[in-house]
Amino acid sequence: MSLPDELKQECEGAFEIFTKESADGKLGPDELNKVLRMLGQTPSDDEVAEVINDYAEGETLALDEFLDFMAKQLSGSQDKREEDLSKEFKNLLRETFRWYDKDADGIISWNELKLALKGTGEVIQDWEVDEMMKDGDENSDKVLDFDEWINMMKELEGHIQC
Ligand SMILES: [Ca+2]
Ligand SMILES: [Ca+2]
Repeated sequence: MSLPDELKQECEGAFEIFTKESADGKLGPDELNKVLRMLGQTPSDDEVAEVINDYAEGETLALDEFLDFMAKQLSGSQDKREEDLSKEFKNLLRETFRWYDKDADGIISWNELKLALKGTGEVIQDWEVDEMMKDGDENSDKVLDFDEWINMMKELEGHIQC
């Protein structure tokens, strides 16, 4: 089973965020633990080690290994309903939102947006942050709340069922 495109992009984004946060730039047990918790699981160290063991060639997960693992995680059994998938996807978005929202006040400010975009390693100009902010900010209060942010992600990544 492979991931739908939009889900794949989101997983790649999550991978980038978590590897950026890690000291060595790789997805090791600590980061994997966070990913699993984000998906609502409470894995033991042994379980985390088992996943690394099963999916990683070395001690850390490479992007394609991570995607492979996420595909299995999100699909569960073959007949798992699509609703569950979008629920988990929404959780993923929610968690990404938390990464953007550095001061955890429930909104993404211009500075937080810029910081997060810079965190992806891309060179971001102020006007690009302006544009994104303007596109996403539906009620023109100069910040992005969670709904606005979800809508923005939907538009960025095409049609997503949430
Ligand atoms: Ca904030
Ligand atoms: Ca707003």
